[in-house]
Amino acid sequence: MTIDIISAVPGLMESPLNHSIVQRAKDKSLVEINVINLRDYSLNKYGQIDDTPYGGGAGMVLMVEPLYNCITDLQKDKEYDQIIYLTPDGKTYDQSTANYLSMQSNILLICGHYKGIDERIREHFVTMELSIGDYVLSGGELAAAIVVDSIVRLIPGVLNDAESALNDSFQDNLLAPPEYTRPADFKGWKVPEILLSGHEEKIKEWRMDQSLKRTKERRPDMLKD
Ligand code: 6GU
Repeated sequence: MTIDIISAVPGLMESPLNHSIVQRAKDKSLVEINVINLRDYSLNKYGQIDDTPYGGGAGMVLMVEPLYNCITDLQKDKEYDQIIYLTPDGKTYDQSTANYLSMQSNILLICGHYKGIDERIREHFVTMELSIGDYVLSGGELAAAIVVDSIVRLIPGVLNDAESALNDSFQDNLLAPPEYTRPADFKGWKVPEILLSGHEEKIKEWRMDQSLKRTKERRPDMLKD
């Protein structure tokens, strides 16, 4: 899978994509991630990529031409299954969208910054618009890092058996159960007896009960459908 990301502030995304599971997936060539600096497509020697909005108002808008040149340049090499714009007015991102995106071959993420991007790019290129929640970020970069992390961990071969995504919260529409590790007794704070019993079936049942209980208490909305 290839994930290309267009950004005006690429440095904002570097660290999360260069560690841990995402880094390992890149090392194993299970994913290729390219961050493209929109400034490489600026219109003049001043590196201009944004301008004030027509009609007035505060903030800057990423201009249509640098984005057009950048996207069409990338499209010379590959066809994208989805061109995704990260924006607070997009559809709220969730695990089922992550599952769907992890099955694509080539995706392009566009990060807005400041007030966003010229609407004509959304009309003519963007096929999906995603938000990561009802709050405002300074730009799409942190949201892109979150989307990429959640997709990459689902690509077959990225996680080993021990890390399997099947037990993650949301993967079966339930929150994950509590987890414990050694020691079994820390200052009198004890690990539930059942987890030390070695009784696989009973442990599975306990975990399912805990998942259900947690979901009922914390996220009853998830049990509605
Ligand atoms: Cl995707 N972008 C921005 N700028 N703010 C957000 C967001 C995205 N999702 C939630 N807030």
